[in-house]
Amino acid sequence: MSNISTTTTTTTAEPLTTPPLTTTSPPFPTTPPLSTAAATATAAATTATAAATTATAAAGSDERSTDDLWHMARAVLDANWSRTHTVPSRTLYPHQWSWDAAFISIGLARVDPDRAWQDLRNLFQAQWPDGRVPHIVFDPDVAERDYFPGPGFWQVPQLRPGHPDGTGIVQPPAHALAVWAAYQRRPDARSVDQLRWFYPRLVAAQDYLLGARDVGGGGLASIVHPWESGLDNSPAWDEALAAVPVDLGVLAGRNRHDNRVAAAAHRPTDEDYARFIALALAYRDGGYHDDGLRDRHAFIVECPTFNALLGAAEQALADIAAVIGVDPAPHLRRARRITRAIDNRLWNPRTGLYHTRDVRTGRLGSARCVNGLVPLLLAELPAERVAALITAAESKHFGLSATMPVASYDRTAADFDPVRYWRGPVWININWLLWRGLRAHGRPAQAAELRTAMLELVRRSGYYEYFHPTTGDGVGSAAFSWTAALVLDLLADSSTTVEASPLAQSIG
Ligand code: 2M8
Repeated sequence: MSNISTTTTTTTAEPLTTPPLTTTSPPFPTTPPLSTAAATATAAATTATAAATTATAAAGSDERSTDDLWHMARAVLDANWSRTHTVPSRTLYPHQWSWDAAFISIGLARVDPDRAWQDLRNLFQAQWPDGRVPHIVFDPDVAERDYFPGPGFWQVPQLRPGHPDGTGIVQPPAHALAVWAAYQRRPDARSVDQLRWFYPRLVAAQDYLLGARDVGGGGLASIVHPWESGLDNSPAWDEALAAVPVDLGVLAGRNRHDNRVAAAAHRPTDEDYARFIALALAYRDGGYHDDGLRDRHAFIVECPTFNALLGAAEQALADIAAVIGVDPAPHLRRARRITRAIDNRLWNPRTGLYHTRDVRTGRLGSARCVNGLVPLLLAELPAERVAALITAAESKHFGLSATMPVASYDRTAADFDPVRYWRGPVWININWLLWRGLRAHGRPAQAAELRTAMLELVRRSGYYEYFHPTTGDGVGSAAFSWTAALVLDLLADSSTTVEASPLAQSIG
């Protein structure tokens, strides 16, 4: 494995000159002793429940003011703060998650920029020498029984002294967007120091994904587990997952923590969970190596959302590079190449939507899933694709309207499920990405409508993990961090255009 500061280049990833790692930004408060930390966590869990109760009390209230929404969102984030990072949910997800940290810091930057930086830095302290950023960073004060699969399952080797424990898989690379957003909120000298700290690390993360993870060889990153997509239980994975034999035996002696704190009808079936565990074990037992994956791993898929974020990250890295005096042009070229690769490899003209590609079979998945809309984020997406994606979002399949954001799966599909996670419900993070895409492509009316629909949903139901796509009722965790954080961002920004980038989007 290469060291971050000496990042290797690959055939697909263009070489970039990265400045050396720096430690010039201010140190963060030290971790309190264990006993204090445990007590703080317990108190915070109580506060989170109270915040959730307050949020739930808002359900159905037309009187709920914007000020109330703002304060309730802050309360959720405060209650979910765990000394060095924010947990997605005190009950269901008691550690730090990778793409959650990106969304959370975008909201935190609206109210407490220092905490936004700290949250993101906590995640990147766990980055591997090969550049991968773990999908979970484990809190050593949380017991193994309080989340499955925890550190005892992943058995990640100690990569350097003091390296925080995490998983060996990744999540969508939303962090460059977050770093750039945090800088924009407070563009002072301290934030420039933060950009200097993050830039080489973000580049290393991109290099890993565009290098070792370009299993298909077409310039896109593959995921090796549905958990890497963030849309874990989406029907987008069903066809590829069918190649993974179901062995319920892998669940024996392993307690599904999720089903203890959430309704089983909202969570993956045992059959799917057995496949998830089998895939994670296979990747773990292969030493978390990526060489030869195509011949030995049962799940290798290119996801449109994962790769759209990979491309958008290059756009954000170009902005970051320009501020810290690094040439932004290679990042813009990479963004363009990723955009083209998504279009060449994942476009389905029959549905007018991007689909997942199973790298092992070369086939596009048939399901219409919301991950196929997210390439709308990309600045250089061709105009006809932008138009087609918006048509798809507003169609009966996804149901975008003045009162309802986009559902996570085709509403007309026989297996559409309004409460099972990622198989139908509405998620705020995905809709927030679509809102950015609409603004970037000059669709002010639709962007404003989507923003209103998202705000109305939380005004009625509270800061839930996700929402029933017909009734708007909250489902899943009641005090969910990225919902609260992204609502702060929406409340603070009613503009219908994106903030001007210091760079022209096109490099000609
Ligand atoms: C969900 O995923 C975790 C596994 O990573 C789980 O179900 O236990 C997903 O919604 C994922 O996108 C999210 O990052 C995570 C924490 O909010 O929860």
